[in-house]
Amino acid sequence: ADIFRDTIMEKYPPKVLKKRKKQFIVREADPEQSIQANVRTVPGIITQRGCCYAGCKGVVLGPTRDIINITHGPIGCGFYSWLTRRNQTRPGDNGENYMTYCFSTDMQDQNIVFGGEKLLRQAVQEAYDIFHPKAIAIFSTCPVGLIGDDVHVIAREMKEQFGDCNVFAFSCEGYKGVSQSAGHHIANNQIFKHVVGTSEEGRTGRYKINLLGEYNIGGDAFVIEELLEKCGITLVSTYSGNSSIDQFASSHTADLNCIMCHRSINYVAGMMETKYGIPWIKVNFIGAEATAKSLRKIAAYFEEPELEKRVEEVIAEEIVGVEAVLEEIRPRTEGKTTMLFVGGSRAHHYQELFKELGMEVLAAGYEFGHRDDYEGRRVLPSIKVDADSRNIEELKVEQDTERYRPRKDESSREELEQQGLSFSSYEGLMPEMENGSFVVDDISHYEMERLILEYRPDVFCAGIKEKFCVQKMGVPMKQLHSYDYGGPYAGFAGAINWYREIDRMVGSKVWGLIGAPWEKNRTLHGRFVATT
Ligand code: CFM
Ligand code: HCA
Repeated sequence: ADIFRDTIMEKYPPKVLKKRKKQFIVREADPEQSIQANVRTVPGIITQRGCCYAGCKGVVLGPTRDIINITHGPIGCGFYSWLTRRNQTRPGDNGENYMTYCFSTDMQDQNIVFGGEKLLRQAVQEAYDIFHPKAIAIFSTCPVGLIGDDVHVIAREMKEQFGDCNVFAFSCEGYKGVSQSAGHHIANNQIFKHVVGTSEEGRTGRYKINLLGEYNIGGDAFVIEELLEKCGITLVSTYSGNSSIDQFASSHTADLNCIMCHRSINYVAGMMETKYGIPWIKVNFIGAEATAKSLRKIAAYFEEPELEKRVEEVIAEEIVGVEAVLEEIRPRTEGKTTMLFVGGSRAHHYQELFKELGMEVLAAGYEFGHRDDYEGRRVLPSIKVDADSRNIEELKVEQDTERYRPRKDESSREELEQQGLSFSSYEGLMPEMENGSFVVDDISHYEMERLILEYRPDVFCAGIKEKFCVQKMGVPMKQLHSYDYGGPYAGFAGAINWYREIDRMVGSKVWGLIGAPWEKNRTLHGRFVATT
C-alpha cells in the first residue's frame, strides 16, 4: 500500500506532493497516527468539495420547512441549491412548507456596481407580504461579501418593522473558508443567536432529546422518529431534518443532545451545554448494531429501568427482520470490497453497514472533515487555527442566568462515564479502519481513478461528481449523499433497505459488459503524419 501510494504521489510537483502526502495516508496500528485536514485544496486539482454557502443554506438550514430562505446573489447559487439534496419533510400542522420554492434576489450587474441592499429589502418585504412566514433567513453569496452589502442591518431593521416575523442573516459567502464546513459553523452560530431559546413551548415528555445532525435525506429522519416514538422517547427538535423553526426555538428545553453528524452541528451542541446545561453524546443510526447501541446509550443516560426495558423490547422486535435478511444476503456480500468518500461523517457511519454485510473497506475519507472527525475529539487542542478558520466567528457563550440547569450533576455524570457512556466525545473515522487501508482527505479525481484501477472495489460510494466517472470504469457506484433514488438507510428498516441495495449492486453482471466496442474491435485505423 505504501509503495502504491508513492506511485500516485509521484506525479505531483514537489510542493503539491508534500501537501498531499499528509492528506493521503496508509492506516497504521499507531493510535496517534495523524492526518492533515480542513486545509485549502491545491488549485487545479479536481476536488469534490462545495462552498461555504452550500454548507450553510443548503445543508444546515435547507431542510427546515417554514423559514423562507432567501439567497442574496445572482440567480445561479439559488437555482443550483434548489431541491438538490433529497431532504424530505412533512408539511407541519399549519401546512407551511417553503422548501419547494426557490427565493433569490436575482442580483444583476448594476446591483454589483451600485449595491444590492435595496434589492434585498424589496425581496424580504415581498416574501413577507405574500407568505407572512414566521421567519425569513438571508444567505449571502460571494459577491455580497465583495461589495459589502450589510445583510445583518437589513435583517435587524426588517424584523423590527414586521414585529411578527424573525428575520436573520448569514454571512456565508461561498469563499469563506475552505469548504462547506465553514458554512456549517456560520449556520450554527446564527441559529443559536437568533432562534434557540426564543420559545418555552417545547414538546413535553419524560425523556426529551434533540437529534442533531440528521437531515432526513431519503427519509432517514422519518425512520428514526418512528423508532424513538416506539421507545417512548420525545424528540423536541431535529437539526434539521423534517424540522420547523419552533422546534429550534424550544430545543433548549430538551434534556439530552444526540449528535449524528458531528461535523456539521457540534457547535450548537457545545453552545447549548454551556448556556443551558444540556449534555451531548454521539450517536449513529446508520447500521442495525449502531442503531441498537445508540438507543441503549440514550436509555442509559436517563437511568430509568422502565425506558431501558422498553428499548430492549424494541430492539428485540426489530432485530428479527434484520437478521433474517442478513442471513439470506450475507453469503453473497461476504468478502466483497468497497471505498467511501463522502462529506464529513458518512464515510465513517456507513462502514457499519458494510461490516454487517461482511464487506471490507479498502479506502475512505472526507471531503471536508476536520482532524477530530478522523482522529477523535482528543486532538482538538492540538489543531492549529489558521487564517481560514480564524475567519469564522467563535461565539462567546455564557451560562443563562435563569435557564441554565445542569441535567446531570458531576457525580452521576462520572458514574455514567464509568459504566461506559461517554459525554462530549467522538472517536472519529480512523480507529474504524484496518491497517493497510487508505485514509484520504479531500480526494481528487486523479487519486480516485488510480485507487479504482489498482483495487477495483465491488462498489464505490461517493457523490454525483464521481458517479459517472466511476461507472464508466465498470465499477458500480452508490451515491451516499442523495442515496441516488433510494433510502431510507437509517435505523433497522433502513439497514434492511441497504443490504438489499448493495446485494443487487455487487451481484449485477452488467458492469462486466461495458467495455467500449472499439476497445475490442477497432473499426477505424489511422496514422498521425506531421506536416511542416
Ligand atoms: Fe453531515 Fe450530512 Fe455529511 Fe454534511 Fe454534506 Fe449531506 Fe454529506 Mo452531502 S451534514 S457532513 S455537508 S452527514 S450534504 S446530509 S451527504 S456532504 S457526509
Ligand atoms: C453539498 C451538497 C451535497 C452534494 C452531493 C454530491 C449533497 O455539498 O452542497 O456531490 O453528490 O449531499 O447533496 O453534499
